[in-house]
Amino acid sequence: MNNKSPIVCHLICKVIDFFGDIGIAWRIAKQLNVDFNIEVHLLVDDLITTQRLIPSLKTSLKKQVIDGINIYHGDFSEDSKSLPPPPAFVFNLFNIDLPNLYKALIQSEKSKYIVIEYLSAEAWVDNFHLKPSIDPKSGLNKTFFYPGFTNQTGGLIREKGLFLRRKGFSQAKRNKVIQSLGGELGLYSISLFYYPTQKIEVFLDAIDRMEKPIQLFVPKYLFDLLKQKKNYQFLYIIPYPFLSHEDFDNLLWSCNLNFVRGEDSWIRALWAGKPFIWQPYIQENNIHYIKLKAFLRCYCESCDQEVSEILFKIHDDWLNNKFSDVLWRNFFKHQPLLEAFALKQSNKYFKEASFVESLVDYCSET
Ligand code: TRH
Repeated sequence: MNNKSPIVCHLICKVIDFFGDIGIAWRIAKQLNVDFNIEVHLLVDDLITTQRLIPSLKTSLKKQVIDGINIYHGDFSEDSKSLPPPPAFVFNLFNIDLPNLYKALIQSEKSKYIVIEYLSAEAWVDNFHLKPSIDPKSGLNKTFFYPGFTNQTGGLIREKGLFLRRKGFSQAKRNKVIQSLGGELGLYSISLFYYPTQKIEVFLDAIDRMEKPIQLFVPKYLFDLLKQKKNYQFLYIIPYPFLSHEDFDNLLWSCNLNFVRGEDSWIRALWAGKPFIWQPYIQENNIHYIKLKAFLRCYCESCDQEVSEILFKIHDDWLNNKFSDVLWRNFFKHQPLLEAFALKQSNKYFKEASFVESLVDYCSET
C-alpha cells in the first residue's frame, strides 16, 4: 500500500456468534484507519451485535460513518447484488462465503484479496501464513493471512501506542475504574468473561471456600444468567454493563486476574500484563483443547517449571469445570510469581511485529 493515493479497503465481517467477529473487525478497522490512514469500509451483516460494541451505531442505516470508519450493512448471501464494488484491497475476516457477483468483481477489478484467519498458536500456522490459494468454484485468487505468536506469522493485533497507554495507566486510574464499576479499593479483583457453558456457580462456591475477600466483575448479560444470586461469605459479584473496547482494556488492566475467552479478549489480556486464564471458543472434537495446549506451550516456553505447571493445571481445571480447592489455593498463593511472569511475557510480545502492521507491509509490497 504505497502512500501516494488514498488507500481504500473493504473489511468483511460476518457475525457468527458472540462478539469476537465484530470485536476483531472493529479493532482492525480502527487500526488501519488511525495508525495507517487507510480508508476503511467495514461490511458487516449484523448491526444489532455491532451496536453492542459501537453504541452510537444506528441499526436502521444501510451506510454510516463512525470514528472515521464507513460501516455498511452487508448482505453476504450467494445471490446478493447489494455490496459496493470492491476497491484495491479486500480483507475477508475468517474466510466467509461471499456473493458470486462480488467475487466476480474482485477478479475483474483485480483487487488484492486477503483472507484473515483465526488466531492459533499451533505449529502448522507458520506454514499456512501467506499461502496463496485458488477458490475451486470461482477461480478467485486469495492469500491467507494468519495472526500468530511467531515471526513466521502476521503477529498479534496491537494498535500503536498501546504500550505507552498501558504504561501511563496509574494506580489512581485503576482505582477510578474499580470504583466506577462499583468495586472497593484494595480488594483482590477478578474480571470474569466466560462462555455460558461454564458451571460458574460451582466455581464461585469453590473460590468462596478460599476465605479470601475477592470482588468479581462479570458482564451483566452473564450475571443475569446466574442460576442463583447467592450472598457469599467472601465474594462480591459485581455485574457491569457492556464496556467500550477502551474501558474493557481498563478493566483488564485494573484487575489482579482476568478470565478471558475466544480470540480478542484473550489477546487483550495478554497485553494487560496481568495473570489470565483463557477459555478457547468451544469447538467439535475438542479442537479447542489442542489450541489451548499449543498456546500454553508457546506462552510458557521460557518460564520455570513451577509457573508452567500452575498454568497448565489451572487451565485444565477451568476448562473441565473441576474447581479443585487445592489447585486454586496454590494458584492464589503464587500470585506474585504469576504476575511477574505475565508482565514479562506481555512485554516480550510487545517487541514482535503487530498484525495490522504486517498486513499493511504485505499489501504495500504487492
Ligand atoms: O465473544 P467471544 O467469545 O467471540 C468469539 C471468539 O472471537 C471466537 O474466536 C469466534 O470464533 C467467535 O466469537 C465467533 O470472545 P472474544 O473474541 O473475546 O470477543 C469478545 C469481544 O467483546 C472483544 O472484542 C472484547 C469485547 N468486549 C467489550 O468490548 N466489552 C465488554 O464489556 C465485553 C464483555 C467484551
